[in-house]
Amino acid sequence: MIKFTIDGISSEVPNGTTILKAARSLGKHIPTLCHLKGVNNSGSCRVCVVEVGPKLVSSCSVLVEDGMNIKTNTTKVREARKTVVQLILSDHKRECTTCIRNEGCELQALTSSLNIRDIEYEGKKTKAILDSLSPSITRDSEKCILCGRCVNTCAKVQSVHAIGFNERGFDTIVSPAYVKSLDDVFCTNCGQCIVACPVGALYEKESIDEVWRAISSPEKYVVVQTAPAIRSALGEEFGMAKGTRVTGKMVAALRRLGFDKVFDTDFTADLTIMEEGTELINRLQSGENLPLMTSCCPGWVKFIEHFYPDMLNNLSTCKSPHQMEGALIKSYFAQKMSIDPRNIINVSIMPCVAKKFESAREELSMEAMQDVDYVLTTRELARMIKEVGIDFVNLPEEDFDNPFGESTGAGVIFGVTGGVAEAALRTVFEILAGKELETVDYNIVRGMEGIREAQIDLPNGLTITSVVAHGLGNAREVMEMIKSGEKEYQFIEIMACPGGCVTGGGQPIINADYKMDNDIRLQRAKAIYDEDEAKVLRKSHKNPYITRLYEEFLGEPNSETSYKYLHTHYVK
Ligand code: HC1
Ligand code: SF4
Ligand code: SF4
Repeated sequence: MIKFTIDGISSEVPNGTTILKAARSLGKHIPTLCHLKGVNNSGSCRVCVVEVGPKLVSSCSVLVEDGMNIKTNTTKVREARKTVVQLILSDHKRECTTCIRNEGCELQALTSSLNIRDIEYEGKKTKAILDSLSPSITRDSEKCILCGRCVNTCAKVQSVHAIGFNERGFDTIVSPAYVKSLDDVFCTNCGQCIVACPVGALYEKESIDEVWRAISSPEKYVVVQTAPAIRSALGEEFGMAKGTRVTGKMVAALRRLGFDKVFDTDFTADLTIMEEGTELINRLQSGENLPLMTSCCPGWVKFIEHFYPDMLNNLSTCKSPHQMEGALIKSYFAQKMSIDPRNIINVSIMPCVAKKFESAREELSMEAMQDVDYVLTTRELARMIKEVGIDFVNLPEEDFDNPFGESTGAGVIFGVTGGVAEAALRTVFEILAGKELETVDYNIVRGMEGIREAQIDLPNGLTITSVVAHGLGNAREVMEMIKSGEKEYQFIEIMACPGGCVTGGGQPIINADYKMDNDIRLQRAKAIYDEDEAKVLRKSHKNPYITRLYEEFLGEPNSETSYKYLHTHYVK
């Protein structure tokens, strides 16, 4: 243990503890800006300075040493922090009232907590570049504070390296190489850079106006569906505790916004299990295109297209659940309701910005109609609810509409890493056993380890080796192990975002300070697993509306009709 003194209090910490961490353990809250736990601890912004002897040091990057005398609250410290923030503000497009991150911006909060009332230094400004060519992400150089949180997230967590520090000196800018557009580089659109950004320099491409226009257009029939992960996080935008499950209130809010039908993407998550489970059984029997890789995450699909194109045939041919639902709404549902599918507008509420890119893909359209017309993130939905003044917290709980409103617990757990694999196991086991099985929870694929392998003995005597990975850095590791022949798997689930969709690029943004002491992935995952447990039906093939859909429209899993509407193929 290391003995030290902080503001006159003696204490001790294990070797290797930063001053920042040591201070927090004693209830001293040192402000930070560029620091992001596990991602960025360069100490470059110097907001977290403290006095050690005659020097000011960055507390997030300097380790406590034996006998250290640390002072966190001196005039020198307070003045230094103020100067740092004033300098940042002097080259910042200060338009808080109209900024997308107003009230959620870490720089704004810091300015307020440091009691900064004026900015003494005004000088040269960063070159203004508004890159809005990407279908998912907008980048505004005038808001960027060069903290590097996004750069390190993209490089270290996602292993994509789509953005970096470019140009030199004062002209330094965070952008893709050669200051290209995000749309012109190997960006996967995962949006993890957005949730890492402390300010409004990176944000989702909004579609709120287009959706309002559709809702107010009398000839349009506007259908909305919500992804599994939305219910675990939407409440946060209205001050509810992190990880509060708000399924019923979310449905009620969507009805009050004016959507004609409120459907659940979880329904087609169940359908995906029927289609992908059948595909898995077929591939295991034929031995072709193994390992089977999940295809529901568009960030992962784009990653494999860019970095491992020769493995595209290993992807499941299933469209992602919300795309399946979009295709069914414009076919099966339109026929049932006698509506011209050209008058239907499909809106998906997703925890994801890559879904914006996905919904515009040519492979996901039929007869010149996109399966899904607009994707809104959880954050955009919250903005719409606030815009019309709905009292979200006090809304009653309402149920989804049918025929796409009923789902099993297996559909819900898609929202968290390991969920697709577990849902598949629940169904594949029973199909192969030919009888009902008591096992529902397959804990072997759960958890937050980046790469989780499992050997699973199936009832027909076969053993499958599966692996679950989340975060594209982990995905790359898995792919390299396969390429080198070090590992052989039959089934692979990959989600681009660390934690899975619960912490997708479109979810409510959690500030770095909260992340220091809490794992938001676990908090939201708990909401998902609680909903699964509360369901009477927890296996996809038990969903009565799925059975009915096969009877009335699709025939059987992997039928010709299924292929027409629910499957696709990505080629590069
Ligand atoms: Fe996901 Fe999916 S789980 S991809 O993470 O397969 O976005 O929530 O909707 O489509 O179901 C996202 C979440 C979501 C699809 C499903
Ligand atoms: Fe990198 Fe993902 Fe951001 Fe693209 S969206 S720049 S891949 S973190
Ligand atoms: Fe989108 Fe989920 Fe994939 Fe993240 S993990 S890119 S939120 S689908």
